[in-house]
Amino acid sequence: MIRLFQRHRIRKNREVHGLWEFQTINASDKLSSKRYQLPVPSCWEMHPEFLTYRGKAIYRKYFEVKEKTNIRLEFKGVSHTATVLVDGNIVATHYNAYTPFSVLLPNVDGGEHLLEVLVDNRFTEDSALHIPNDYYTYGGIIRSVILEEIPDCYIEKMKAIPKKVDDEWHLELEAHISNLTDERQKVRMEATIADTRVITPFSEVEKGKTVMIRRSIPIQNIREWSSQKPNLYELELNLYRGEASEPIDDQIDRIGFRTITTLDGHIQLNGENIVMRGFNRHEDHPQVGASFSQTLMVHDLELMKDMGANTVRTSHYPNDELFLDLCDEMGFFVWEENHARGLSLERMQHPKFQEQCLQVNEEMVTNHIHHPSIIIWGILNECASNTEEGREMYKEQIEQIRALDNSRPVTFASHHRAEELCFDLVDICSFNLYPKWYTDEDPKVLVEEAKKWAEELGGKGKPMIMSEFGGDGIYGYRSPTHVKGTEERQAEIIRLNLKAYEEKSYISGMLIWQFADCRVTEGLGFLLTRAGTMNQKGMVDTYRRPKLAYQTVQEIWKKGDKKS
Ligand code: ADA
Repeated sequence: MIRLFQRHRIRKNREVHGLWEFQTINASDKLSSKRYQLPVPSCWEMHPEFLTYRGKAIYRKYFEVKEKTNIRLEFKGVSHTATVLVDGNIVATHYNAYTPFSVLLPNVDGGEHLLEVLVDNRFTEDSALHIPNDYYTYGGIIRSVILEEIPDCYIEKMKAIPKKVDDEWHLELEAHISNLTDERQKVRMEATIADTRVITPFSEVEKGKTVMIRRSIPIQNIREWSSQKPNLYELELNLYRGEASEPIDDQIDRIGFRTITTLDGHIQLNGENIVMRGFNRHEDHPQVGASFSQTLMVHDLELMKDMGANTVRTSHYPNDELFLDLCDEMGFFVWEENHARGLSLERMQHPKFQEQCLQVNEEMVTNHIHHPSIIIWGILNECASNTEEGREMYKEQIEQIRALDNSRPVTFASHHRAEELCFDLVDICSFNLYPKWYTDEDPKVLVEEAKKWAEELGGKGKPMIMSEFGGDGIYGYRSPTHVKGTEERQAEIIRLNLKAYEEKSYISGMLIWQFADCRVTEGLGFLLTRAGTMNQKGMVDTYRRPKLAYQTVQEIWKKGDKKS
């Protein structure tokens, strides 16, 4: 399953799932002689022979088209570098596991064609963001692959931003129409949403060019999207050529009408202050790696709800669109963030760092802009925002995101305390602090200090989120000593932190590190020698079995002690 709704009724499209042929490639670029069958989407680590394989591999699948046509291939996520070949010719390359990319192949002959994807998950010099880290970079085609047949005139992309003007909802619609024919074409669009249907006047598209059509559509009687009532509307865009009465192409997406603002130190949804309570979550599970099924995604969200949460932070990378669809429907708030965890200034000065971040940001925002559940864009978790050089990169990325979408607040999670230099650049000040785990500080005292840092360092009047706190608890390790690593100690740490933050009216969010234990890269150094190569700060273990802290969270968030 790719999405929770049909993306097209007119454009022909299909999943290229099922078993693909798979062969590894060794260091001297030799194909191994053995061929396997691996499912797509999936992570190759789920195959008994590739449990810890880090390297290169090739996936192969034949596809057929009836007659000459234009083909669009879309990859929702290949981990982490992909080279796509059709009939032996390279047609696309892409870096980063967690954002989608596509390629358009005009005039593909009818018949059978070979699709090959060369996948590389090594930590090479070319990779600034995928590095050995406190999570695992899996290998393979980890998200869906889609094949579409595209008409000669087609909708290349659309953007639809709901705006409330004087209590009236409008949809600011922007559609890009491309013309692959040898002649100028006359086109018009039909947009349908709720009870509203709009047909645009004719536009002309030169041969080989793209035209942008813009419309502000007033829409009556809207039921707004909220956490309690996550109302969604299908926006259907049809493309007509000339005077024809039948559309030739379409795109469908879902829209939630809601406003998200920051004012007087709080975050508002539809004008009402909200408090975000929830978890940091890695896309990670021992039986599927990073390649989740719908059932497993829903299970995670249900467990979060069961603990009384309303928020999930996609630490530390953009998530699968299916997961975001589920959050839209289930009324979760999402902090979606770009891909970067704990990169020092030296790492940020990697020649490809900024370019690779800007690409992720672009792909994240443009592809996920319609999800009402996403109420915050986040960037660069715990990177060098305490340095002048780092600040320049934060600034450029924040400006880029705002230029792509100015309808959501932007933040980043900082661990620099009084050394922070970038709070003035963002809308929300977010802190990763681990009182009672990495330090012995009292969370009640520390949160007050954090408030002062925010105020003194450019964040005066801005909302504040405790974006990470917690401690390890090894599933099943219980001991009357309550030493670090026991479930008891973890539950105590969570209780002390939550209680401290629930007491403070200025806290707009508290996000526990983390929802579930996750696999980390094996290596040297503090993070990479974690016992069992796992970060065990989850409220549930990797198999989603609840630890003691699960009940603690439930008691506070579900049964009472929280602020309103
Ligand atoms: C950091 C980081 C997380 C995780 C956590 C921990 O703050 O953002 O990814 O590594 O610490 O468990 O130490």
